[in-house]
Amino acid sequence: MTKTVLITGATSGFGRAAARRFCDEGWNVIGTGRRAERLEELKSELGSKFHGLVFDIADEKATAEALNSLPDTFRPIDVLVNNAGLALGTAPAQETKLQDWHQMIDTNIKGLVTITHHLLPKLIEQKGMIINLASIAAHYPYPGGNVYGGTKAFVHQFSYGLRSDLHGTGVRVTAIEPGMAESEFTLVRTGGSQEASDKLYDGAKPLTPEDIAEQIFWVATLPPHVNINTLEAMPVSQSWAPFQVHRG
Ligand code: NDP
Ligand code: 8X3
Repeated sequence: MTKTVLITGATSGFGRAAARRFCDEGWNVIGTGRRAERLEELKSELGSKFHGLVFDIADEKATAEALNSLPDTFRPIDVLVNNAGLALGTAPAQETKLQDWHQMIDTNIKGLVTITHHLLPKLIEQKGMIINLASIAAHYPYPGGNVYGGTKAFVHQFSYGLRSDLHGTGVRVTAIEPGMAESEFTLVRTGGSQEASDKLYDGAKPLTPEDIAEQIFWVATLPPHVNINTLEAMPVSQSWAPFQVHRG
């Protein structure tokens, strides 16, 4: 029986690479995002195994309408990959825009829990799986990480809470927690600065979207008695630095 995965944020980065990976392996893939033209491109590339759903994940009504519009061939869903998300800004908390904070919370937290809540009954029927994209930012604070790190800490802890509640249902839950990976992430974070994005990744050999897609696919295809709780990976070039100390 062909399995179906729904990947939020499939118009770019990890989500797009994962959509390609699952389709290549014969899965049915539902890919979501706000940019319709990107989903149309993926549809042309991947063919009938791919179904695009255009909606803003922060919009509860649009999310429900999109899911209700799914054709029968893309139901039921076996795996939900909660990948859509963003960081906005790198400024210290006291210099940020409140609107940016709200958008990160609405997307990374409210959007993620809304689609999860909507799909949970069916995922339980399927003994399915939820794979959430958290981040190293969930655990290791850095200057300018403020609300972004907070949203990813939520995603980490929500994943663990889901595991507890879903105990005995057979539904598996994993938080994937990457470090620095090159995608459109920094372009979005900096309001479109290609220069800032290139500078961040220059010479660092960051993780690639394909690296993360491989992790997602691996987690999704493990035997049904295995649950990876957290999968944290960084590029070799990235590690920790000492605490900062202010003297004065
Ligand atoms: P990209 O910016 O390349 O992709 C983000 C995806 O999220 C896009 O497909 C975008 O689609 C979608 N998205 C954002 N906002 C919304 C929205 N309101 N409604 C629907 N879709 C939305 O970033 P990455 O691939 O790097 O990031 C994917 C996930 O991984 C994110 O949750 C990110 O926080 C996390 N992550 C990223 C890391 C990195 O270093 N890159 C490291 C650790 C975690 P569209 O714009 O078309 O709506
Ligand atoms: C993205 C990784 O370190 O830029 O979640 O926050 S980081």
